[in-house]
Amino acid sequence: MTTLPLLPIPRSAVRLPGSAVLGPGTTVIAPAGLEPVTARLARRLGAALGTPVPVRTDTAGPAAAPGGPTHVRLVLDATADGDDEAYTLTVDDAGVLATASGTTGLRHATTALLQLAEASATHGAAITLPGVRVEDAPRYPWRGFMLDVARHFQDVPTVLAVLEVMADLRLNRLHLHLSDDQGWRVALESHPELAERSSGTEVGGGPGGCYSAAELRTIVETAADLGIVVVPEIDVPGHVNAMLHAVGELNPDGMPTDAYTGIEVGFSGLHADLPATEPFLRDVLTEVATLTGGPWVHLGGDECPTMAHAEYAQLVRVAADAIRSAERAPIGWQEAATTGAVDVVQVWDLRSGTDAVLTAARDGARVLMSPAPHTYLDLKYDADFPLGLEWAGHVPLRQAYEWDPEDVLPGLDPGAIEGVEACLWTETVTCPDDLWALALPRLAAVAEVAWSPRDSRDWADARERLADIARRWTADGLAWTRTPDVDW
Ligand code: TNX
Repeated sequence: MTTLPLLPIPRSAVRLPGSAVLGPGTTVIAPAGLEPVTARLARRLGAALGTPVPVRTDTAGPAAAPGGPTHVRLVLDATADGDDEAYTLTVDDAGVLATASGTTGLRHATTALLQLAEASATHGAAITLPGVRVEDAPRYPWRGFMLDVARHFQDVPTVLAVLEVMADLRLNRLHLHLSDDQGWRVALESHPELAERSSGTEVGGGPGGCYSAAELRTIVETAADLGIVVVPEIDVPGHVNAMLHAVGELNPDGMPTDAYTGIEVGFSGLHADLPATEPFLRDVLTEVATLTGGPWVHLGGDECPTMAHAEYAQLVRVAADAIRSAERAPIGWQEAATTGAVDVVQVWDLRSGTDAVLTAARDGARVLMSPAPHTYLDLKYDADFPLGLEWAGHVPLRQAYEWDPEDVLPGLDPGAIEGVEACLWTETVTCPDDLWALALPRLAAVAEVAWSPRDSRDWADARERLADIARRWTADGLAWTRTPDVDW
């Protein structure tokens, strides 16, 4: 093995003499309070070994008795690197040792260990891990995936499967695009008519769907166990036909609009001068903030070509203010940079509007990088690919990999970059197989851009590691795409 099967590639990985052999008797030994992390590690190692791997709560003692089985020890080390995402992973004749200053770092260490172990596993046999010392920490704090559940609803099992894949790639933000012209996807107590009237539609006329509060909680809690924060998006003041269809008072004539199941953008808008608009925005954004619990709420803010800028800015400010009142930080797509109202600006369209992003960043906004030509996983891989859109061209795997966040906006202070997010819009995604075909392997490519140091990334090397980690997706039955540029 020349290249270790780690993706994203760590800051440093130095081969050590010796090796660790995991097999019958191997135990995960960890301090109390790490349950979701240790349970997942033990379950996956057990599956790879074909024998159960128990978890023992312990804080001291040797990693392995001479001649006895090899153990995997997780250790919290308060003196470790101050970055709570940093970790070290040491494999040698004494066993496997993961250290970090907190749970997040240990979780990352276990996902790296699982990649090493699963790549060399043959079911039912012991696993020999090569001696190595990995020292690692992410480049950016925000490593996200946006899933559009509005154009085509994605059910809870699908979202939970997405979370598992994300965790293995050390991604830590799931941005759910919960509303758009074609559908509304969360049941709210403050406005039950949204789900009642607007959740049963989606692009192409399918059945749609929506999450109950309990289902959303399941998603949020599962994500938290995997170290992932859910960022809900309620897209305003455009992309709002599902709201206008459900709530007549949001329209000047008081009449609900027709449902919409096409894929045009930019035709719907809220009205700042209607008395129902502001209370509606406050109710909805406050309830969504409470339901998801995380520190951020995304207010959308994209593509309002026909709305006067003054009205657009007024509505974005109302939404941002409601989010702040709920003690959350507002995020918006790059158009919202013109309002000065959001804390995080998400860049997507490199064709126009980027000057306002530079200005917002100078005024203190953080910038999240989702440049469409590299991170829009709903764009086709190539002209022949059966799914996907083409408005910003095609996104071959290599193009999702070979770019750098610091090069996206010339003149932007690199220190203003909060991170990177891949986006999967679902106009053409009608089932989980479609989702995986577009998301994988490109999500892995973007994950490495978000995590790994720029000068550690190398396409030739990444091709080998992508092939290694794709075995996991195959084992899980995910319909990922065997792109022509990798020897899978
Ligand atoms: C642009 S990106 C959109 C979405 C579409 C997507 C399709 C953004 C903020 N708006 O409404 O679904 O392109 O690629």
